[in-house]
Amino acid sequence: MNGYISRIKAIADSLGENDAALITSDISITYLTGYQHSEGYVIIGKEDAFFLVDFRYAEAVQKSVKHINVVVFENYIDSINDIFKNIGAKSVIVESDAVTLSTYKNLSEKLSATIIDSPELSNKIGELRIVKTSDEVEKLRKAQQIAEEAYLEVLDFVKVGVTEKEISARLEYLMKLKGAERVAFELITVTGKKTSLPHGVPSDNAVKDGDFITFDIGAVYDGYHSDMTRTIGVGNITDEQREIYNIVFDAHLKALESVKAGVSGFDVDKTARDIITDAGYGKYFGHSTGHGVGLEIHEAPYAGQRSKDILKAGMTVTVEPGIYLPDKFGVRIEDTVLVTEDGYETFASIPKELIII
Ligand SMILES: [Mn+2]
Repeated sequence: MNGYISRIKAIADSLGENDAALITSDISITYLTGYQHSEGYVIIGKEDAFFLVDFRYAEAVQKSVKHINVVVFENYIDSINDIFKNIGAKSVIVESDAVTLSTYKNLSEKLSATIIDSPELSNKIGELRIVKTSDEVEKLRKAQQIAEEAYLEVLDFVKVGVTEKEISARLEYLMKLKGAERVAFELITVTGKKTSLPHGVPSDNAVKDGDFITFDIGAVYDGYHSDMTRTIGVGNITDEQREIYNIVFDAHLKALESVKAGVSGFDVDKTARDIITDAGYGKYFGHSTGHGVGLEIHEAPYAGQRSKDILKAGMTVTVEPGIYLPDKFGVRIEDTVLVTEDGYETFASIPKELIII
């Protein structure tokens, strides 16, 4: 619980001249309460904090959330106004990156306090979320472990004739059996020519001899995501396929080796990109090298050509270079890692040498 209290306190301490923060985004609410929620509100005043939920969530939240005052509302506007009155809140900030214009207008009209659109509040929450606590790291590890176990099991099932959709359905089923609350995104299990589509959608295409198969998969455990990509070969793989695989593998390993506190996301991307470009395939690597992973599948920091993020110990980042040859095949290899002072710890334990089934 202490983790949640310190997050709330950090926001209370950053209120400045304002009296309170009204948090409306589901992800921020989960981050501050530990409860995955929709249609709730968190109010953080200088002395006290409140979690407002409706009847549907009341029993579960009252049982599991002990570090914040839980308020069950019938009409959220009335409840928020009551709390504002009780804590004397006249000037209240909201997250500028989470509140839509219509919500902002509605809250401004109906609430007793002056509602202030605050990029600083969004930045503060972002700054807290970007560095993971040990508790969050455990959940990220567990999410990866679930995805890995499902992946290893599904490899026994993958053979010529099995369709992309069957592979993805089985992976999702296995992840849920192993404790995932859901998949982290629509699983990418694509074969043959479709591996040249970085975000291809599984179809009725069946695995054929000579195919590459790309698995880009992840599970969610207690709100936290995992993200891993492996490319494998089926039967008779060409020299060109091996060559491209080895270039991506080299780019992946060198970029991984570059990860440590103090290095920029730009440099991690550049390490991977230079290897792919020097090999003559730069224009076939059309996405960024990586992103953070946490309560969201894509979050800060970013490792790309426009990134200004500097890695710090406790951040997560993926390293996922790829080469995609249109109408032929593609290769991507991805691990998610935890940045440490002098390097990184990888969440994944699945080998990355090319395997042929
Ligand atoms: Mn990714």
